[in-house]
Amino acid sequence: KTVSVIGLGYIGLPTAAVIASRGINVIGVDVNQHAVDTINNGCIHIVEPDLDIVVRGVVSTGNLKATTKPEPAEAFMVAVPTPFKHSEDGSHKPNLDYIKSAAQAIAPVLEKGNLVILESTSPVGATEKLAAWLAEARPDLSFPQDKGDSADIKVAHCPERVLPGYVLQELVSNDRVIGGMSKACSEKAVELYQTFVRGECIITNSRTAEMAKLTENSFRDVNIAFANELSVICDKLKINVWELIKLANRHPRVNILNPGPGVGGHCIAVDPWFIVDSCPEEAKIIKQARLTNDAKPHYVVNKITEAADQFKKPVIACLGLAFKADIDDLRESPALQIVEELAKSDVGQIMVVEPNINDSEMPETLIQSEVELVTLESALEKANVVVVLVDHKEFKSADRVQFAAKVVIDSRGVL
Ligand code: SAJ
Repeated sequence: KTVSVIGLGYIGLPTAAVIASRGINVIGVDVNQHAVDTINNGCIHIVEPDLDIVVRGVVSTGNLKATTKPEPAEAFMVAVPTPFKHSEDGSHKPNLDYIKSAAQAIAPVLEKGNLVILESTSPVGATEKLAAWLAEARPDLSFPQDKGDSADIKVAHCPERVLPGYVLQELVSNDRVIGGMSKACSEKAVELYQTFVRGECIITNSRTAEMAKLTENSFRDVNIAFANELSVICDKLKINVWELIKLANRHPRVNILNPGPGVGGHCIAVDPWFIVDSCPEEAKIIKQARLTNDAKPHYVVNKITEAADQFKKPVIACLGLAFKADIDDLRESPALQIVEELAKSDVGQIMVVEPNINDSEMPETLIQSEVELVTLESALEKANVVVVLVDHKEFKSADRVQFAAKVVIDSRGVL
């Protein structure tokens, strides 16, 4: 049995490694030659706890092999990015180009009896599009949109739902929603997932599976927006929002999430737009949550500017660049957005502390505006304004005395 994983990023690589660790042969495919070479050397090009150990193991046993060109396999799991395109009119259109390229890349090697799974978070209808692209490229094979259960190729959507930082545990322990384009598609997909998932595999259709994933992340986005709105209200009313939330959460049916500098990452800040794009008239709360969360970084920038204006020579230490605690991922990070906005505004000297990256990983935009990457000690020694942007463990455990003489803006409630 051979499984092919298309896209060896934050989801594809751990999935490939976990399946390979079950003794199954896995061919990982990625367009990025550097990623392919790194993996074949038994190393990883992303940060995820313990992933390096698993990858080293399965590469050395020969169970995982990476390549840039798809090869025949029994099952193909597509885990490529699904970003959106910003438009001038404020709309956000999903970009399915990577799914289309993946379909075109695997189509030539498809064989009768194969299973194709879309794992990427996708707008409703994307799995049907994937199947249509495959059918277009392979008129000699039959697909479920035409032949249902008796189709040569089975197609299903099984959205990934793992939390960065806990990917290896959650890949195995989370329940999986399996949305086949026919009953036979779902059943074949369940068989594959049962080789490595300990959670339950629950069958539905592909459109419901797509919507389920979008719903989960929109639920979280709406709830974070509620917390962020509260933080701005409390600021105005001179109430400590952290104390307030702790008190309200004592109620048995209240569970408010944490306010922060905004919502980042490649999931929660993206997926709700897929629902808004499908139903712009109906998705009112979902859209407002996105706008509320997207406005938060700018609010924090204004707070920092106000604080800096108290000093003749403001030196601002920004603690954290990643999109959330204890990871190196800067994608769609509100912390990075805030530092970039500050750097552009000439508000003072800016330094950042990000324990999860090194100098070579510093974003180009920050290097150009002469923002320095420094240690926490050095930042706290030199700065008069300290801004907590990410709740990294290094900041949580920092000696409070070091902050005593500073103006502190704590967007995460760490201190
Ligand atoms: N955040 C807050 N306050 C909170 C919780 C989070 O401001 O109370 C911020 C974080 O700092 C971060 C952003 O929200 O900037 C998103 O972080 P997250 O930890 O909520 O989620 P992600 O993006 O790392 O992963 C989510 C997860 N989805 C849900 O929890 C519903 C994960 O299970 C999904 O698999 C993942 O999206 C994905 O790939 O879609």
